[in-house]
Amino acid sequence: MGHLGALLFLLGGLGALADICEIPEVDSKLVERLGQHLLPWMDRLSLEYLNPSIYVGLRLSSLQAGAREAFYLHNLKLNYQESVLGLPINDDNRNNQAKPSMGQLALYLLAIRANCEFVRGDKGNKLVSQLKRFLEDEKRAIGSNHRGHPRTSYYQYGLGILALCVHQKRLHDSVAGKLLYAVEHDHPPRGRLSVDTVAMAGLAFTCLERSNLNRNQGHRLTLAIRTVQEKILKAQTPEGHFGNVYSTPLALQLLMNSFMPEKKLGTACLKARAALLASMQDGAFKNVLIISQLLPVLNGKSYVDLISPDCEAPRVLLQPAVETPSQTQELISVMLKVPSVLPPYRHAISVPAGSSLEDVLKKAQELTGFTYGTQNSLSGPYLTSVMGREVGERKFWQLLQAPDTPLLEGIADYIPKDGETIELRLVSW
Ligand code: B12
Repeated sequence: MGHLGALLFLLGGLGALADICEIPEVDSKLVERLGQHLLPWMDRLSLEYLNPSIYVGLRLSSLQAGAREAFYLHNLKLNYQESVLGLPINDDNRNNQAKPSMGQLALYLLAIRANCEFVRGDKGNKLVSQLKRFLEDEKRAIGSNHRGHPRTSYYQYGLGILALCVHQKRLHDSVAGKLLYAVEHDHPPRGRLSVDTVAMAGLAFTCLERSNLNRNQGHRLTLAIRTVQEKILKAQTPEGHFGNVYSTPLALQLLMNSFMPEKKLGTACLKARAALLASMQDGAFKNVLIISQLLPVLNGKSYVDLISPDCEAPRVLLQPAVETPSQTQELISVMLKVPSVLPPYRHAISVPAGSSLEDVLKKAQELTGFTYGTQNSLSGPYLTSVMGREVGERKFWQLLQAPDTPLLEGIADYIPKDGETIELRLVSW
């Protein structure tokens, strides 16, 4: 906030009206209820389920999970070090799971910083080198003419730069340059950058600008941050979300670090806060990854605060929620269709009301000839194959409410209504 304050003072002195994005406090009971969703996930300690984003979100929030929190970090360290550096923990725990991706390694480094530690020592240096190598490989994949695309995504590319930045690790200008170019031109070869992606890029740029790590690019960074702010503000929906309800947390993390010389930022943020509040009250936030991106916002924090985190700030101890299982025996019918396979699949599936789309898929697999496969991710189970068709490179199984509305949630979180038709469609991204 120091730089921001100085800048505002300067603008005030020049007679300009600067505008900032503030999120007034939200009812602490609502915030606690969100935090409680994280607790059961903190007891899942295998690499498949460990989620550094949960730890980061909690440390930047107004909540804490007591001893669970330290134990979680301990397990993150053991598992990430083992899987990235190939250090065996012990023979029982040896697993042959895939190594963490660039983005997962970046989130792990953010988690370390959220505990006010810097990566150090031999192991720390190796992790940093690994992340730098990932970024260099991605830079090559994008290519000198910017015609290619990262093997992961620009979102993970941004996360990687941000993680190195909060650890004060310098990156070659050309690495940041690729992300700058993508934001400046908004045209990776296919499709435009999503609000989540530009927000993540903006957080990385803000960190680089504040840390003064890429001095030669200072002016370009400032302009790109401005472009990101404008893009996000333009994406505000009539209800107030930036992009959609689930991109609003990251968008706000970025805007909260912004100032603008005109009076529109503050109003837009207040509108977004009202929209978020309504969505929280409707129970829209179930996914732990999204909750971990939202909690910092509700505490006035963002990932950029990991440059110098405050590990002494008082936080309220979370108590586990008391579960009240719903008793409904009512059955609903959901039409499941997959037109892109031969022969096309189409069946009405009967499930108890309140079932998730994943429950529908399971029932369809049990009772009809439907088959599917998933891969676990930090956002939950990701649908990777349907009726034997695996996703190829840069393709994904899109979830839609027929005829053409993409779902805003994954198979584990989306709760279909009676009579609804769900389509699974293999598309390019
Ligand atoms: C990039 C991205 C995609 C890419 C992923 C491909 C790739 N190689 O990167 C594509 C375009 C394919 C995609 C697809 C979908 N996405 Co998406 N995606 C993202 C984004 C921008 C970044 C994810 C990431 O890299 N995270 C960092 C890495 C380190 O974490 P990770 O867990 O290892 O990453 C993997 C998973 O995130 C997975 N993934 C991507 N999206 C989704 C969505 C769900 C629900 C699940 C379970 C997994 C998943 O792909 C990543 C790469 O392997 C996030 C934004 C955000 N705020 O998180 C949205 C986001 C996670 N996606 C979202 C959604 C809704 C979807 C879809 C369900 C859309 C649809 N209607 O079909 C589909 C998934 C369908 C399925 N098959 O299960 C929402 C989830 C909201 C929520 N309530 O949880 C987000 C938050 C975007 C948004 N604001 O709406 N996505």
